Amino acid sequence: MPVTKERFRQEYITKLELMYGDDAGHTSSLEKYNALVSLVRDYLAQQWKKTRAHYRRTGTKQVYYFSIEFLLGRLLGANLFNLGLTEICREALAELNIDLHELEKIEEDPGLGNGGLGRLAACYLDSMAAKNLPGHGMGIRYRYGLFEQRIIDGYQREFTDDWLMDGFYWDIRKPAEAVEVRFGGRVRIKSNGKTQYIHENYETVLAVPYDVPVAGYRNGLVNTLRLWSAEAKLSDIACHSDESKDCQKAVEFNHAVEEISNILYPDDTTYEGKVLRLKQQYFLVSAGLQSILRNYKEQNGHLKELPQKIAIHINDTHPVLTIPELMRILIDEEKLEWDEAWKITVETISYTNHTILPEALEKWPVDLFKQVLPRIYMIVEEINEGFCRSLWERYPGEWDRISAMAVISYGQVHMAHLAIAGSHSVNGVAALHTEILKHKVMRLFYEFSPEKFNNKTNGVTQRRWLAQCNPPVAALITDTIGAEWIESPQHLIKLKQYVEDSGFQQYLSRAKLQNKVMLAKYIKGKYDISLDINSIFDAHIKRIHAYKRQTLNILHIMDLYNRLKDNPLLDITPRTFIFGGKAASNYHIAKATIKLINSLAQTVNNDKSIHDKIKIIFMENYNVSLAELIIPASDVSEQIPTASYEASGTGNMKFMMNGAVTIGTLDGANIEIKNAVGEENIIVFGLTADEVLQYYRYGGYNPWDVYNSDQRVRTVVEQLINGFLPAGKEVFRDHYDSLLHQGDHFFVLKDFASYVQAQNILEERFRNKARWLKMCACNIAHSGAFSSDRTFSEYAAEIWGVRPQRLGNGNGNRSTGPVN
Ligand code: 26Q
Repeated sequence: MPVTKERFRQEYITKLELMYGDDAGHTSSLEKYNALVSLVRDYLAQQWKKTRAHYRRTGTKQVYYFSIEFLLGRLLGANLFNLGLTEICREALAELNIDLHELEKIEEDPGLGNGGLGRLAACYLDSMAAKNLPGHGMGIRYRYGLFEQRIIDGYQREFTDDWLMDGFYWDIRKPAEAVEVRFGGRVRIKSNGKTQYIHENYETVLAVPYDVPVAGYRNGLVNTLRLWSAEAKLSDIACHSDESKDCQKAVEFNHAVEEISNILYPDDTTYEGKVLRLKQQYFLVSAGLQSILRNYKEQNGHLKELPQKIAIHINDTHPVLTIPELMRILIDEEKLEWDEAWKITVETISYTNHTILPEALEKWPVDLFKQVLPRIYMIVEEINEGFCRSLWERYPGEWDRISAMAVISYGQVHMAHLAIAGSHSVNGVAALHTEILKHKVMRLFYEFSPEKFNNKTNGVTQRRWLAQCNPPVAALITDTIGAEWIESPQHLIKLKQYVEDSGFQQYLSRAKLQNKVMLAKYIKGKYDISLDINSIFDAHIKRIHAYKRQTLNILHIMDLYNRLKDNPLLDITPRTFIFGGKAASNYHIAKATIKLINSLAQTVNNDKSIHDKIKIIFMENYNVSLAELIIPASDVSEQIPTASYEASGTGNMKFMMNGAVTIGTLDGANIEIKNAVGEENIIVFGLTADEVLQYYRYGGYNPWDVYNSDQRVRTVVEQLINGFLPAGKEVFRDHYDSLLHQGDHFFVLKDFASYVQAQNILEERFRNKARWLKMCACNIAHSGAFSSDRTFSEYAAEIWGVRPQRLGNGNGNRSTGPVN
């Protein structure tokens, strides 16, 4: 029986009353929200069951995406949407005088990620399910998220992100499927014929899985995101006597164990912090692999066939211990020989690199590693020996090369080297990034095994990032070209024929304006700042990092402000500059950048003499939900990293599919966006990656030359420290020094003139309404290439060998109706 509005309403009331033992009229908003989640979960459960049965029956190959982050965003709207129930639910609730949108806002963003890599993992889950691919996520159920950012006196302050406080109704605890993960202790080697490794005196942590359903878009398929939580084993924490001392110890032990899944990216500046991070990584990997293999063994034959049935993908190096852990299980528990185990492992595992920042390439001190994971360390040593041996055979006598490639060298374990040695595929996330990996960062590895390297340009799901977050534009698209684009984004190209159509342009302009009104309302409500909705909404939202160059944006705004002050009659189109992003809590200059943005905002927003021509807003606690509000309302997308640093970027894709025009450097996926939309529909500026890399190699850039030759640069740089900003003279000294005295590592001053010129061109384009709207429309029309549906089909076909499924239950295969 299909879910109709009547049925939905009935089932919802029943659910609400049964859950809370009161009549619906006397329940709170939170209770109403919880009941709705529970009902939606029931609908998902039916399809989940069928999907699992299908996977069991067919024994089809499955892929597991291991990631330390999953930045899911709110799930209620997404699940209703994927079930095809949004309208039915909205109307049914409206009859009960409940506003669906208000309930949606109650949901906390699950704090399970921090940035691009985590959001990518979430987009991929959506696409795998939508494209009928048997693919699942494996992650950690952090008790607390990264941190909640509050801005106090212009500064970032970090508060505990207690996202689970009101409960999380989407996941299902599966205590019966818990596994044990072992840390510390020692390894005894027993040799009677066959060598045996006996791990003793270890500490056991119980890994308890929580399963989150991941629904495909109206196709009856529900995959699983399995999140692991660390708990103490009951038998280990029982008080041994009546003495309270023992109980106290037991409680402390319990806390120590639970710490493993307490928080994402614990501070690793201390030894204890490092230990905790390594424990987290192994915890995820060991628990995940044990559960996969347990399931595999129940259904399949020999482990030799593992690569035919299972693909394991590691999202950056954080889960790279899958390699030695799989070896451990195959050798110590399943009694396979090393060579056979190694072949299985390499064929099963594939790896994506997401960054070339040297500080993000993970390394662990050998001593620490050995102490926390003694058996795993032995296996890594043996992997290293085997790998170095094969290098030696190929490059006899080339010690320097071999030590540069070794998995263990100079007292450290190099996780990226382990990932390349132990997997069959290594990919970058945009064409340029992959080239940089092949020819610079991982050149020696590419020379040794070129066949492993490939590119998979990132993508994002147009279902969340257009269809759900931008209803006015989504409706316009559907009215213009039909609804197929929601399933198959390549259909968006059909908009091409309307980009100059004045009727279409008018609707597009109106739809964008509606979004701008919504954002302006939010900002008025939260910050009491009034925005001009006809101003250019210019957004720079992402993690705060020197390479992402929020500072360049700020210096341009300072220059624009100076020009306005010099000439109050200057005819500029009003601009609203929107910033958002968190700075790592120990990253001082990034935190000072937040203060810089807020200080300039204070000066500019309160200066009556510029007649509201510039407004600057820093949006506190940037997260997925805020992105969903800001992106649809933006006219301009700031993507201005120092070329070569941004592996891909995914915000750039979200903005373009919402009809914003990119101002950007030729870096990461910006280059591919430019190729897709054409030069006339994007504004590029600045040094190219080649130029940047040449300067690093051969020198030749001196920021003082720019300072001395460009009056505008001189003025804005001096304004950082001359009391122009209300924060005082010394607060931005580090910025000043890094720009002038430390060589301007990120080429901010070098790119300044070119950026200002690009901003001027942008403004000129905006003044020509028809031309601008054509640019917006072209960006939407060409955004199909940046859908994660496309990316994932490539991963599935070229790396994992998994195939789209047809659910043989009469319910699925692209049924267009709502859930049955
Ligand atoms: C490593 C070592 C020690 C401590 C932390 C880390 C660490 C933590 C997080 C290293 C990297 C990350 C996250 C990286 C990330 O989000 N990279 C982004 O990935 C996106 C998806 O591929 C790209 O679009 C972005 O360009 C890239 O910056």
